[in-house]
This record gives sequence, structure tokens and C-alpha cells, in this order.
Amino acid sequence: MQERMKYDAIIIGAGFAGLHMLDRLRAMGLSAKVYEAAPDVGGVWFWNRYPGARCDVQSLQYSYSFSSELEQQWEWTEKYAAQPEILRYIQHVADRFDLRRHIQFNTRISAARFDEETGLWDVVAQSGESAQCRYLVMASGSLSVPRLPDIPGIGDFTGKIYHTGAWPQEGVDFSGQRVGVIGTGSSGIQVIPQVAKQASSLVVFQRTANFSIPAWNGPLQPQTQQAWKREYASHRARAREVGTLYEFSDKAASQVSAQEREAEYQRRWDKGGVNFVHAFNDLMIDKASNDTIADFVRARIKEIVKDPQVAQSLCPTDHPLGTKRICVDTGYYETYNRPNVRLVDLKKTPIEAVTASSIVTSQQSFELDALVCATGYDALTGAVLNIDIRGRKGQLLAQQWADGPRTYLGIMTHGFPNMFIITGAGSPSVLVNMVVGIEHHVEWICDCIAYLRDRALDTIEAGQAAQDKWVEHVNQAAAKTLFPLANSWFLGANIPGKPRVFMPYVAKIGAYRKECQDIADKGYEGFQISRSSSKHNQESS
Ligand code: NA7
Repeated sequence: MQERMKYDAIIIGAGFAGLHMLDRLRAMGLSAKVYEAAPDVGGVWFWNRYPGARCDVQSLQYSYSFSSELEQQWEWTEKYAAQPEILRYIQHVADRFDLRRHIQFNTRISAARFDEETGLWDVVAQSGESAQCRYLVMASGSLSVPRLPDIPGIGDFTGKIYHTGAWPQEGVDFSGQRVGVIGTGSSGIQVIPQVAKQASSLVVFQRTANFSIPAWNGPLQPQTQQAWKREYASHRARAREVGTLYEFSDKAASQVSAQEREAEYQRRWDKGGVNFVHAFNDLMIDKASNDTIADFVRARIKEIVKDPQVAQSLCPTDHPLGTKRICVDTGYYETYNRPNVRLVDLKKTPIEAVTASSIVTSQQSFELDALVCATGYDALTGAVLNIDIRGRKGQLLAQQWADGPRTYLGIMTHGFPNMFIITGAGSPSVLVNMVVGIEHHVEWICDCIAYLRDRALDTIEAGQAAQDKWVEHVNQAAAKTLFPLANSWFLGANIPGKPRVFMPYVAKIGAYRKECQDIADKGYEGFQISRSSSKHNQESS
């Protein structure tokens, strides 16, 4: 029988997180193996190949900071990079740092079991292949499990069905086709203008209108890129505190005149991007202030969209601006002025069924050749819980998290020793620039592993009491904001039956980074650390 491979660390996922984790662990002299379900590196940037897919963080900021040669030498072509360019960048990183030889592609991990006797994890792939490791790192992504809508009859549709998060590698040509798009989140808002240009007709099925801000994307001017690169060190230092370098305001919308507010919203609208939502410092905590910025956007929608009824349907009214992830677009609202585009407001005329060739609403039937589902993800916990993970005493992670994810710092969970989660629930994760969040977690995990190795300690896990306190702390942080007012995927509200818990930690990454560092400095306060050989078990207090 073939001997099972044994590694110091196994990393699940070869996106931004997995690649960086691999590089750092290898630099520490650890043996590490990455398992990746896709045939290549990239994570979400491998799968999200739909036309219009691009990052809403500027290219110069949505990139690794760990190598100054890399950041100086890589040339971005656009202010906001499109998916092919980001994927090329990730592939370049894999090649440049010679990472591929430690990655096994086309391998989906289905189970991981902690063996209390050996203190090791047994990791099993769908193929049945298995390996052992001391440290298990979940780099499996926060938005990596696509969700198709469960509409009656959808399985009967004989045309093609695409999900934006699992787009065919060979691309799709919609020329001459009657296309339907379900979903108007960030992905829908990006794909709709592109499909509209190709398809003979496009019907957008909108359940909830979202706020979208123009990107004003364009080529990145060489002078702009050079100037930024000259200051990279200070920009990166600032990013470690704030995530993305927006213009954060120290004024409250409630304390300035209506004219000043309007002028500031207009100035930021004209600059474009997520920077818009940072116009005042009370927008995410004061509903009346938020109404002022939401009104501004609704007025812009009504200016852009010629048909007043369509404009009205496109105006979000059910959630404060920013409490669902703000969208950034290129010509989204303008698309509804095209003669081949039709908006169906599902709040007025809900979908009743899908047939072999159409979507049927309460009012009309729409014949379609293809259906694009931009219907989102089982966010934050989906990829972790898709794996049958069993910790101490065989306990199943899915059961432990039945009422919502429970972590300490968003990195570890009680009962699952040596299992680290990168940008997990309970950390700022999707609320900050993902690459900045990833780099922080990778550094913290490496420091933690070095601490254990230096002291010949074998396992670390979240202590129950510290974890309970952290979960409470994360809930309280969210409760002070307007975030819980939206039925968003931050809360798991897009998945029927998923517990409603606000999963990301609403804190500036700098403040969170300090909390993590303080805990490490106090000998990993709140964690249980043990040396299995001597059966020594200490709980740091
Ligand atoms: P999102 O933001 O979860 O958006 C999904 C969209 O799909 C949203 O408009 C949903 O409406 C809609 N949806 C989902 N299920 C249905 C059904 N059954 N019927 C009609 N409409 C439906 O996913 P995205 O991919 O756009 O963006 C995810 C993140 O990826 C994004 O924030 C970036 O960070 C990157 P709902 O609002 O639930 O009524």
C-alpha cells in the first residue's frame, strides 16, 4: 500500500490566500502542500470569468505587499483591473516564487479529521487520496461557493444556465441570443452592461435594487503608477491600518449643511468608486445621515434612466446605502436606456416558475435562450462547511456552527486544534481590501506556528471562554452600525435556513490587527496550547 504523505501544513485553496501562505510557510522551512479544486491558481479570480468581472479596489492596492520587487515590477494597465489581468498577476506570482510544485490541482478536499492520538489532521480528497499534516489552513475563500436560485422548474430549462462565479473557461458568446439575468448584486451589475451589448435581447430579473457608484475606470497612466510606486512603502503601511486608502472624512453628515453634503457627494460621485461611501463619518451609524447619501444616489438614478417607472424600480429603498456591499459599475444604469434591455421588478411581479424555454412571472412569460445567474454565494462559511471537518472527539464543525460561525479572532475555532481559517467569519474579511486582510492573517498564523515550534509545543486552539467573548464582541460591533438593517449575505440572509448572524467583524483592520497582536504578545491569551508528548495542557489566561 502506498504510504500516506505527511506535511507540516496542508493548505486548502490556491487563491491569493493559499499562495501567500504557502510561500511564507516554505520560507520558514516547513513542508507544505496546497490542494486546489480548480485546474490552476487564482481562486475566485479563476472562476469569475464573466464579461465585465473586475475588482472594485484599485489595482495598485489590490495586490501583494510582501515583495517590493514584485510590486515595483508588475505593471497594471487599468485603474480597476479586469479578471484576466488579476488572474495573470496571480499566475505570475505562482511562477515567480516557484509555488506550483507544491500545489496539487484538480483536487477537491472533502474531509479533514483531527486525530487526538497523533495530534495530526487526516485530510481526504474526493478521489479518496489522503494525506496528514500538523497544521491545516483553510484558504478556501470567503465568496467561493456559488449559489443557484431554487426557483421551481429551473432544472427543466433547456437553454444554457451560467453562474457568474463558475463561468466557462472558454467564454460565452451571447450574440443573437435572448438572455435573462437573475441578480443585481456586484456581479449582476458588472455583467449586465456587457451582455446587453451582445445579446439580441436582455431581461433583467431584479429582486432587490442595489446602490451602484460609477467606477470611471480607465487606463492607468504611467505617471500615476510611477508616483504611487515611489510611495509604495508608506501607502502599504497606511493600508495595514485602514484596508484601502480612501478619503476618510472626519465630519458627520448630520453636522454640515445640505449644500455641503450635496457638494461632497457630487465631488465623490465624479471621482467614482467605493470612496463615495466615506464622504462622512456617520453614514454607517446614523440612519438620517445615510438617508441623505441614499437620496443623492436615487436622484442620480432618476437622472440617468429615461423611463421613470424603470428608474423607480432601480432605486433601492429597503436598505441603507452601504449595508449591502456597495456596487461599482461601468454604465450600469445607462444600460436600461437601451432598446434591447428590459427590467422586470420581481417585487411587483415575482417569478412563478421556469419552464423548458422561459421564465414565467405573475404577469408574463419571457422566452429565453440562456440564463445568467448572478445570484451570489454561500458567503464566509460555505467553503469551510462544505468539507466534512471533524475536530476533537469527532465533533463535526457544521454541528458546532449550526447556530452560526463561532471563532476566536476569526482565525481559529474551539475543538479544532491547529486549524487556521484565513479571513474567516469573525474577522474583518470581506469588509476590507481582501489582500490586506489575507496578508495580515498569513503573518499572524506564521508567527503563531513559529511560537509553537520554538517552544516545542504541538497544538493550539481557541479557548471556549475567549471564543464566546469574541463572538459577543463581534455581534456588539455590528449592532452599533446600520449593517444589520439589510438582508445581506453578510448576515447569511441570502441562503434559506442559514442562521442570521452578522459574520464579518466591523472594525478598521488596524484596530483588529492590534487586538490580534496584543493577544499574541500575551502568549496567545485565550488560546489553549498543548504539548501532546508530555500530555501537558496549559490554557493561557
Ligand atoms: P450578491 O451580492 O449576493 O447578489 C446576488 C443577487 O442575486 C442579489 O441581487 C439577489 O437578490 C439575487 N438573487 C439571489 N437569489 C435570487 C432568486 N432566487 N431570485 C431572484 N434574485 C435572486 O452576489 P454577487 O455575486 O453579486 O456579489 C457577491 C460579492 O462578490 C460582492 O459583494 C463582491 O464582494 C464580490 P436579493 O438581494 O437577495 O434580493
